[in-house]
Amino acid sequence: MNARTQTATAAQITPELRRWIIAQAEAGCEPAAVLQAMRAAGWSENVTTQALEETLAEHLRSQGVAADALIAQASRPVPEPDVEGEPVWLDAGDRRVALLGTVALPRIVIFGGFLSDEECEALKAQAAPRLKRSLTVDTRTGGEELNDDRTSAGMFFTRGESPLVERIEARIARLLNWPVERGEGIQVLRYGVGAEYKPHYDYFDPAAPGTAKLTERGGQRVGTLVMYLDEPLRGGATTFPEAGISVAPRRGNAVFFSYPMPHPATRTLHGGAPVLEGEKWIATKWLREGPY
Ligand code: PD2
Ligand code: ZN
Repeated sequence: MNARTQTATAAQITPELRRWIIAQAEAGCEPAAVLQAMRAAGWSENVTTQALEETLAEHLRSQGVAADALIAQASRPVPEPDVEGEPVWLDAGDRRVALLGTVALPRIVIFGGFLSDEECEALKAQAAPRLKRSLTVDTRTGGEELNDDRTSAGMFFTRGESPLVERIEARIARLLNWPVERGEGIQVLRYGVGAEYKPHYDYFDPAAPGTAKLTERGGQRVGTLVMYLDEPLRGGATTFPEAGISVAPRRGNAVFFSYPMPHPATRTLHGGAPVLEGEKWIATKWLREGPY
């Protein structure tokens, strides 16, 4: 699991640092600016996040401000579809996509008909010859490793690799209001019976030694779009176990979630439940905070 394996020690978050953070807040400094100032002063992302969370959240809470509001303020911009006015259909440029559901925290948006059946089949056909047993990112080293938590086969397209990939990427960019350049290449995964992806976070653990390397290009991941290319007969839902949410892997549909901080407070722990019957295929697009 990609939960934080290390936490900032009490010694790093000194009383002096706490007093400074509170003084900034009392001087009317926005949490995002405090965060930026701490990062500029050389504090690690891990210490910054934790110090802000503990100190400022406690301070603001004592003044009746919700911690969630703090997290929202102290966070990065994220991709987000324009769902204002509760439209049933969204304009994704070359296609209209159904807005099937939204959740506030974790931020989740479920789309219907994001891909046509023909697009699903064509993407599977392009990916199939290149599928290999999936690896997961090893945040200790910044490399990749075989992992029992992820028993699927996968491959990556490069961005814009084929006209089909390019069209889908343009659709994602338009729907989520996030530039194509801030996206990784699409990954395709095939899960057979029994295959699953155990619950994890998609952002890189700020406390892990390999994260600096993984975020050198593009910065942190801030959002994920899982597109279902083929549906199993049973099982294979995308689950958010802490939130008690389960999204059915219906072909052509997609689930989007975002995480403005690389932190469990985003409640974005999620997994791919075991496939019980049939085969599940997905395409995942991870979105970065900067150009990738
Ligand atoms: O297959 C899924 O539903 C799933 C679950 C969790 C995919 C991912 N994570 C992912 O691609 O990150
Ligand atoms: Zn994931």
